[in-house]
Amino acid sequence: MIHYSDLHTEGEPTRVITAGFPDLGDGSISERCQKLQHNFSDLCSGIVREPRGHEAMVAALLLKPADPRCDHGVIFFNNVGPLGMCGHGTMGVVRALKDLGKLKSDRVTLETPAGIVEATIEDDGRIAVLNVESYCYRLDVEIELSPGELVTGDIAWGGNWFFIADSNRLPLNLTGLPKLIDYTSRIRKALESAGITGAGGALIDHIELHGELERYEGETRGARSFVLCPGMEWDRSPCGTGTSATVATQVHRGILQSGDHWIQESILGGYFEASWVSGKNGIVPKVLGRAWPCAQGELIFEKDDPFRHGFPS
Ligand code: PYC
Repeated sequence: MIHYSDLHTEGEPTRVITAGFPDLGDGSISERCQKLQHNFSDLCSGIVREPRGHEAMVAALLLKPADPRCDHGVIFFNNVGPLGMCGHGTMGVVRALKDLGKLKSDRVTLETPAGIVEATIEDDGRIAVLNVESYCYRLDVEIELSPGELVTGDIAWGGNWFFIADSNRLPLNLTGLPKLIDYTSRIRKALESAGITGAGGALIDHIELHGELERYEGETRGARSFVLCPGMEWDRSPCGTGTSATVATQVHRGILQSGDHWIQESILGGYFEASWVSGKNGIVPKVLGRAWPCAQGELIFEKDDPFRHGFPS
């Protein structure tokens, strides 16, 4: 039996695994992440995929940290495998830890495969995630989706790899969803076909589109956004690692200055607020958002259940 707490962050689900997952040993979080991927991918699929989960579910496995500076270790995984980091998931984890009485204070340090992340619970209940250092890798990369159909975007790291482009006037709302999924899936495939990657040949597995903010007006800088995630599902939240990657490119372009804030809004209207400080090679983003508990329980996997490993949605 796997014990879990389900939460959502601006509509995007996180399933925090609190007990029952097989022991992954005492290696670094990255080594344990590899073990999880190689030895327990069926169990991971069963946890996040239908019929126990659904396509947008991101699980967060709580672990003992290897790094003594950290309070908890965490490995995030979705319907196709582990994620380096997850911003909305971190907000869910922090809220779950608080509700379970596992926080020593309102500040917590988490060890993730992408690096150390600090989070605080603010007085208004929002969770501030001080993400891993984020940076812009390439600006204005042109790709061809079909003969003569060109898209230009930026490649950036925010804990995951992102290609960030304009929404091309597609409506950034639920009605526009089929077209948004089709367009971003084609971008993802074109990047792969053209061999365009992140640093060190890393797969760019998140595609982000930007349009005009709807909720905020006037001086606020920001974007309404859509993010296609690695399993071709879409992020219901404004995507914390995507917001981090965006802020890194905006700073790189000189659009965001020290002290500026950035609002990133999802197609559901939920939003994250980000600020930043300079890092060694990029920026350290701080992303603020809200997470709410939904359920707690145990997942049951009977041996004769033909769908105990889930199925792709
Ligand atoms: O919030 O960073 C995020 C995220 C990544 C994938 C889904 N959400």
